[in-house]
Amino acid sequence: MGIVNVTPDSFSDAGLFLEPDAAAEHGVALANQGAAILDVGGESTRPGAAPVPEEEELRRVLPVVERLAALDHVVSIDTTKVAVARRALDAGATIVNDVSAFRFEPAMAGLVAERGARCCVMHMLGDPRTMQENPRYEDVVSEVKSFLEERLRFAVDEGIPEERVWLDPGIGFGKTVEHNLELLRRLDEIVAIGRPVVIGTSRKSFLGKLTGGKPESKRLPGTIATNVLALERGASVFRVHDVAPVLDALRIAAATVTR
Ligand code: HH2
Repeated sequence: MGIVNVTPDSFSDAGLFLEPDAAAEHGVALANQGAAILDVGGESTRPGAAPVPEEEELRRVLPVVERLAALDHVVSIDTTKVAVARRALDAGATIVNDVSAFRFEPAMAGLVAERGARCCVMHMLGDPRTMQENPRYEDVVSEVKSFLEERLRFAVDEGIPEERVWLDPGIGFGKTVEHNLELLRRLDEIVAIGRPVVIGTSRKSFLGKLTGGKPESKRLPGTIATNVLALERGASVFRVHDVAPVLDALRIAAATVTR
């Protein structure tokens, strides 16, 4: 899954692809590098990010979704807003990536059900404005697992067939470095829920902290290491900025995994 951020304030690549043409071109480049899915987002979820009004988010993402879908790319829409997801599905997106797991707008689940879309539900502690303020868990893996199981039940109760739901432990969303590492270490416990697991470590700050304070532009080795480990522990979808090098690493890793 290649990341197409149409935002002025993402933690990485902020403002690089604000124009629809530039963003769509970037999406096509990621697809050419081997991305099977292009994840288009118009609202940064980095810690402390300010919410974006609906009209502004629509203005950012719709032309990009339209262009990429018209070129027959598989597009997911990274949003927590039902109105944005609805218009993106109208424009050709087929997956809803909701980092709030339908908590911010529960009607999102009904929309996904009605449209026969696939969805990714992700764990986050609270909301982006406060999630990194001293996050605490008794046992981060079992709490994230229970949350995802509950959200999966909610999705199914709302009419989404279980086969259309992917789960994501939400690396960096209300987690310390140690929480992120523990989730990666014990990812098999999340995989055991029985749905495809999405993993998003790309360029995230814990990789910088673990490598002596490296900036985003220098976090590719950490991104590769964590995605390879996640693959080995059973993850199915890898959300990344740098598709070509991560895909090469995943291909090599996949060739050595015995299942
Ligand atoms: N991470 C980000 C955004 N959306 N979706 C899923 N399913 N999993 C993730 O880990 C995830 C996500 C944050 O990364 P990015 O889009 O690069 O940054 P920003 O939110 O600042 O635009």
